[in-house]
Amino acid sequence: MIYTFLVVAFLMPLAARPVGADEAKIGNLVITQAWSRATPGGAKVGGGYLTITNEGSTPDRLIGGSSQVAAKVQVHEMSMNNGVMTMRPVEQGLVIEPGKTVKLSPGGFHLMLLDLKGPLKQGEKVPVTLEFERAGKISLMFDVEGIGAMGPSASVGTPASVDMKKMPDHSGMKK
Ligand SMILES: [Cu+2]
Repeated sequence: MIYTFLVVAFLMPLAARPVGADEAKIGNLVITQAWSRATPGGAKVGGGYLTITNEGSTPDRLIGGSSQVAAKVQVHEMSMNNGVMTMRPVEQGLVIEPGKTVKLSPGGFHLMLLDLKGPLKQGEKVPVTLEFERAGKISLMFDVEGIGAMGPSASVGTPASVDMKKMPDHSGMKK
C-alpha cells in the first residue's frame, strides 16, 4: 500500500498533464478514449465515456468519481426495457474482470455528471476523477465532443441502434 502511494506520488507531475484520449494507467488498469458530450443549454447532466482494460489477475470495480464541473459523478447503466430506454445507477460498481475490456459508451454503461455547474462545450476538456475499488483514484481529462456524438473524434464511433430522441435526459431522475 505504501509502495503504491509512493509510486503514485512520483508520477503526479506526469498525471497533471491533460490525458485526454491518450492512454492512462492506474494499477493494473489501462484507460483509453475518455470523452464526453457537449450539453445543450440548460442541461443539468452530462455523460462520460471511456474504455477500461484490466491487465491484472484480480477483478476491480469502477465505483464512482467526482468532477469540479458537476456536483456528483455516478456510474450508470442504460438499457432497453420494452422499447423504452431507462437508466439507473450501478449500485455495486461496474466490475472489470481480469483480462477484460469494458467500454462505457452511449446506450450502455456511462458516467453521469449530475448538476453541472455550466454547459460542457465541444472542444473543451473536462476533468473527472475516477474511483476504483482496488486501483484507487485517477484524474483524467475528458475530451468534449459534439452533441449526439457516438465516440471520440479520434476514432470511428459505432453508431448504436439508438434513437437519440428517445434518450432520457435524466431531468426527472432522483439523485
Ligand atoms: Cu445516466
